[in-house]
Amino acid sequence: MFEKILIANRGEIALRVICACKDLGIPTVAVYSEADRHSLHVRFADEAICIGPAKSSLSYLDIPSVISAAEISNVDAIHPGYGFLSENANFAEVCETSGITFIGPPPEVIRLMGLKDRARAAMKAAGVPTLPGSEGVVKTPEEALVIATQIGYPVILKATAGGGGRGMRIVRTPEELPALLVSARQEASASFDCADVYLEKYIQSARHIEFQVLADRHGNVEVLGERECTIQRRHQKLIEEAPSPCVTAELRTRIAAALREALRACGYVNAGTVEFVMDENRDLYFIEVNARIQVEHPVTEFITGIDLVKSQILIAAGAKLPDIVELPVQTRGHALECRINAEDPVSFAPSPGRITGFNLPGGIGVRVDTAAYTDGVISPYYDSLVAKLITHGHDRNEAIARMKRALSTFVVEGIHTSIPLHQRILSDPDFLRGCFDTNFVRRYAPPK
Ligand code: MV4
Repeated sequence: MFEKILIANRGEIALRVICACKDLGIPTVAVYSEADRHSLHVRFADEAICIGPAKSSLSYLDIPSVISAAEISNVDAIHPGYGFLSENANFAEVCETSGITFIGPPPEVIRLMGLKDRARAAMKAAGVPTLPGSEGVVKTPEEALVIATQIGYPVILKATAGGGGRGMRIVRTPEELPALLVSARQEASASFDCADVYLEKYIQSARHIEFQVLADRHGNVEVLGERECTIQRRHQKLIEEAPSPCVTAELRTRIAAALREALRACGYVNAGTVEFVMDENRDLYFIEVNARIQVEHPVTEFITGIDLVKSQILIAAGAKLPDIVELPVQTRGHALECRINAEDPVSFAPSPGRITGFNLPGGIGVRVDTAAYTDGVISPYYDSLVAKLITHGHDRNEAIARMKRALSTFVVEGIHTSIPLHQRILSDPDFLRGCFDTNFVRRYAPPK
């Protein structure tokens, strides 16, 4: 087992990893920027090292600074959390060449999953359902028009190196395709330093459903069910739940079987998430693989009883899945997560600032993952997540009732938050019926 772990992250996920390390009896090293001197991850880690100024590119994203901190503190492993360096294959490689275990997939697997057209081809070859689309990258409008005619409009252009919706363009007619191809390539180039895009059939009224996997270094892969992540706004998820209200046991079993084979074939190791879109026929189609722990992992932890972060650490240390999780994986009840963001209730713009009053909810079936505290500051330099409020119940209705109860006793003063928005969504008849698509949140906030 590791003797000391460095956490290359901040905020609630850095605390989450520290908690897993404490449960395993492993000492921790926090790294922090000058803006995070008073953050809880600094306080609760065994050691802490300042790695640079507030700007992420000069601290949390700066590979030499993070590796230096790891060498100075003599750690044998690094947990990257989510975001920042978590899906940076070069960073994973530098860790390994420095003799430090990267708690994540092997560099070549991160690289494969980061190239969305290649990941798509690999999944398709292994029998995972994918949407009709281009085989690899499309370069010219002529080429794109031929493929789009074959698969039928609407189609979607996606950046090969993409993520978070950047470099994506929905194309509804052949006339608008050439210009949208140019602008998708420009945005992809500016955002990811790679102009490559590929083409897929576009699902208009989609649900966003993702499967949680765990894979060890010995070829064992387990699928821990799915999460419903359809309630989102501008590619920022607001509410996630597990299981999805519209995935049947038969569909879940079928997708899980395909994923086990596909991820084994790819040499996948560690926790991972496989994203799908669901169409009106309730069929699922592969979209992409996220080769990291995700923000919404606690809903899966609630229904499976499995500590995903602890599992990541044990897997990185060489453990075999059957020795760390009880098989077959079983789920119990229903879990919901509301992301509480610091944001303006009208414009939804980030609302950073000092928290002057704070009360955390609790009670049966409630979990809060947060690094916020009274007098703490939500910095404009980083994402605006204040807390994740997660509830569990015997069924969806009980999880919702507990979420409403928890929201009603969650007090955050001094900044605006998305708590009122969550309260409105949790009383929406369509939400309560489990009836929504990715356009759902628009009714609460007509974008611009
Ligand atoms: C799609 C899709 C429909 N059809 N691909 C968005 C982010 C990235 N991870 C994948 N995404 C999507 N890909 C096809 N072929 C729908 C989404 C999507 C979405 C699209 C527009 C606005 C909001 C969305 C929310 C979730 C998923």
